[in-house]
Amino acid sequence: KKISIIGAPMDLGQLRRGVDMGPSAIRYAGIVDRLERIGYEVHDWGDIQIGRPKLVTDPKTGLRNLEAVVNANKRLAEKVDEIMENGHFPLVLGGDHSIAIGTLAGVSKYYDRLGVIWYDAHGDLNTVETSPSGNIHGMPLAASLGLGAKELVEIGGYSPKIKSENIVIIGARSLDPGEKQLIKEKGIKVYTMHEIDKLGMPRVMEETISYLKERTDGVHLSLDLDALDPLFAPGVGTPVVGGLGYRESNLAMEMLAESGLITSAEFVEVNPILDERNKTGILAVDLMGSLLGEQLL
Ligand code: DIR
Ligand code: MN
Ligand code: MN
Ligand code: MN
Repeated sequence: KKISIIGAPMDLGQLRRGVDMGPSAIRYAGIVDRLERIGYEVHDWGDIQIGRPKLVTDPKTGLRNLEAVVNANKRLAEKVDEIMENGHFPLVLGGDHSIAIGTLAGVSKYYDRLGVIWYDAHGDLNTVETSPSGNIHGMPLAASLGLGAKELVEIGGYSPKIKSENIVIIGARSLDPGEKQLIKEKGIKVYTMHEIDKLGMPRVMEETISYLKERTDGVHLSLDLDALDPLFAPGVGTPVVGGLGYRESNLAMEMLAESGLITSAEFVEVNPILDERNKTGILAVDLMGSLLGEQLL
């Protein structure tokens, strides 16, 4: 079993500087050793180049740093494609969540019906029309559905990367009006914090796993650390109170490991500048260990 790690030190999809150091923080927290101890052969491909352009906001669309985000995502898509080509499991380290566009562009062409678990406080379903911020990290799930700025949608040279019925969002508690409308319009399956509180994480994951198992031929996990409560993940750019717990999230990862469902993953939005002694980086590595089969006994 082989895992290839690729870092995407992207901080241009939002306004808080420092999330470009996320991949380093996750490496310092010991991701390679951790996965090797489970028994994997681990290849660290290093980081893709992001560039340090002058920060810009397009006066017409309000989109921030579009060109640089597009170029970096194209590079990421090529690298992830190469990892897939080699038959390795791609593990992408962010960087802000805008990099999911590139990851999915690299992964999705290897499947007919790729599923996605979007583990996040947010929906990331904004388009140019609905975005309250112009920040591209709030748009990657929409872009992967083929919605939004054409430069984002067309990354990788094909669209859409995923279908709305193959998505499950888990942990949502901060959805913008346009995102709520899109979720209803497309019938996207969402477990908000309300449903998770009511059903409990075991039931949520059982339902998610059986839902995706019967309709997809591969499942990508896109995990935004802000899905967890800021108590556990203080090092994120857009924390939202009332989030998922430490064990609750590790249990979710362990259940995914047992299911054998996940075929690629990314962990995003770790911002060491905002963190407390790399707590969020260490949390990310704990979750990756659980996802990839680490046993408690
Ligand atoms: C908000 C925040 N929905 C936006 N999104 C975040 O700017 O589109 N996504 N923080 O992770
Ligand atoms: Mn290829
Ligand atoms: Mn988020
Ligand atoms: Mn996100």
